[in-house]
Amino acid sequence: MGACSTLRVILGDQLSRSVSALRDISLHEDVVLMMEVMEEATYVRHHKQKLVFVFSAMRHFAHSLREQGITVDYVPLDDPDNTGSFTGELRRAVQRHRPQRVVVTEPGEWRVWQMMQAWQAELGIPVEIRHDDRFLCSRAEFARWSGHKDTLRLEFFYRYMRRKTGWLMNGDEPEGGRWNFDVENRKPLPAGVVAPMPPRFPPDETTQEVMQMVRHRFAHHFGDIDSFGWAVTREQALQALDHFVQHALPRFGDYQDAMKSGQDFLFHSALSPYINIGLLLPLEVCEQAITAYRQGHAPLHCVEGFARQILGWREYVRGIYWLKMPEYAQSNTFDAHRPLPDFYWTGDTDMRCVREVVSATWRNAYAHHIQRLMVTGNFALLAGIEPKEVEEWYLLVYADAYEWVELPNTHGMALHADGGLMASKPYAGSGAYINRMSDYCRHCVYDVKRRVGERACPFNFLYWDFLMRNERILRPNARMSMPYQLLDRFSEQEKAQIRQQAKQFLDTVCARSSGGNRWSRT
Ligand code: FAD
Ligand code: DLZ
Ligand code: SF4
Repeated sequence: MGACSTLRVILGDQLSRSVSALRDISLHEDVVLMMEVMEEATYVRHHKQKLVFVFSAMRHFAHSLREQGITVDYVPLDDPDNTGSFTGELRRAVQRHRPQRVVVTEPGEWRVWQMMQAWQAELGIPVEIRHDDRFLCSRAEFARWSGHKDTLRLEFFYRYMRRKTGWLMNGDEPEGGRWNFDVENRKPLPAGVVAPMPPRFPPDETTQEVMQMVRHRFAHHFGDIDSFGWAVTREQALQALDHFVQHALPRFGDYQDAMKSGQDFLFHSALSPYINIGLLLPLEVCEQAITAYRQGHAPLHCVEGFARQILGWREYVRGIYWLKMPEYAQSNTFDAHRPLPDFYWTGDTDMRCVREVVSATWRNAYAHHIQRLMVTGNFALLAGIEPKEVEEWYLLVYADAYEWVELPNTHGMALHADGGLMASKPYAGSGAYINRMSDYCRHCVYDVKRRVGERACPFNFLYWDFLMRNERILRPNARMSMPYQLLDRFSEQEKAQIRQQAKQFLDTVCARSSGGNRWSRT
């Protein structure tokens, strides 16, 4: 092959035509390199649907670039010479194309960022790493905003971003006179309300080929593959966005925290996999939601609630990740070391709430936020599961999981393992919370009203045991004063019973069995 001018590397979560690495591309002189590599497919054992989603979307994206006259060098996983890593494939591509320079957009994960830092020296040609300006707040801007604060709070960052973008603002004032309509986002789902299912897309020939490959080469990975129906092109992802804005956004806010058996998506958008790999841009998603409000199609509390997730939370967790890595992943505030119970892989537990969430995760490579936070996350927090094991689980089971977003959500929000950098108190809840927000408890063998004793709901005794075990850390926190006041009314006998039942329960469910973790590690 002749020499090209610039080799432009596009990673599997950079599938946007507007991504910075493609911005000034020359159709005649430049080559785009895309590579399917085992290292990325196996650094955790991703859900089968996540693998199909990423590989199929990559192949479709390469096709769409070629249609625009761009030369794409695409290395498939089954290329016999595939070295299996980004660095190995880039080295081979440089030999093939002899470019004057390499251009790439900064990656989403620290792991890959480390690799990229070494590329220029390894290849002996200039490597330009560009900002990923699909995010609305750059890493440098977030660092400036955070200054030297000891604790960071979403609410202040969110206001900063609202002012910066002017979204839902009247001059310097928030639309509707309030920044946040959170209190209106906490309704359980009334009986008879059925949420619209997000559109599913029948696998085309390319997706079916990838499905065959994944069935064959990744048979031991977690998750169902046959129900695959994710969008794999930008056109399909745009249809999913339209569908959400039309059918679910007008009630998104009301039932944001609700959970319901048999309704896996409720009024959530299920757009995170598309936004995270670049099929949709966060900017256009927010703008479309805000247009729906301006046109009177969706009420303010729903649109504000939705925009807050993307403009607020999504940017906030990304900022924290890059501000604090790599140390961020190392803290373990509650000194939690129990192994992850088997039921996170099998769903085989009598706790109906956990069973529902794990089985939805298996079927869809998706669970909505409250399921992730207040069921599987809450259990791991209360039970004192080793953060690294929990984080690995979250990183592999969801189609939208990349470390920049998974880690702060798991380590910081769900496990409070960062000592409160991200959230002012742990999101710990007893069975009462799950009962209020779902219909799970109605058909559970455990009794959600019982704190201790036979058939007592494990979320209850684990909750109080968690507060007792971590009293030294949590009692001084003013936001925890209510539960400690309640705990102070328990008799010593009841406290001892709670401790004993929690220990017995955890010793049983966290014991590694021969089948334990069989999906998780290579
Ligand atoms: P919606 O409820 O429709 O929200 C709209 C959009 O807002 C989402 O598509 C997403 O882009 C954004 N968003 C909402 N909440 C968050 C949040 N807390 N952090 C970042 N973005 C947010 N999200 C991921 O994208 N990848 C992950 O790996 C991931 N891991 C998580 C792990 C745990 C323990 C928890 C508690 C949350 C995690 N989240 C993660 C955040 C959130 O649960 C998902 O973004 C959301 O469930 C995706 O579904 P949706 O598109 O239907 O979201
Ligand atoms: C998630 C993923 C997978 C499974 N496979 C690939 C791949 O083969 N090639 C690729 O370019 N990207 C893949 N990805 C996405 C990367 O893991 C992601 O780009 C990095 O984690 C950086 O965020
Ligand atoms: Fe979950 Fe407890 Fe309710 Fe059962 S009773 S579904 S274990 S919260």
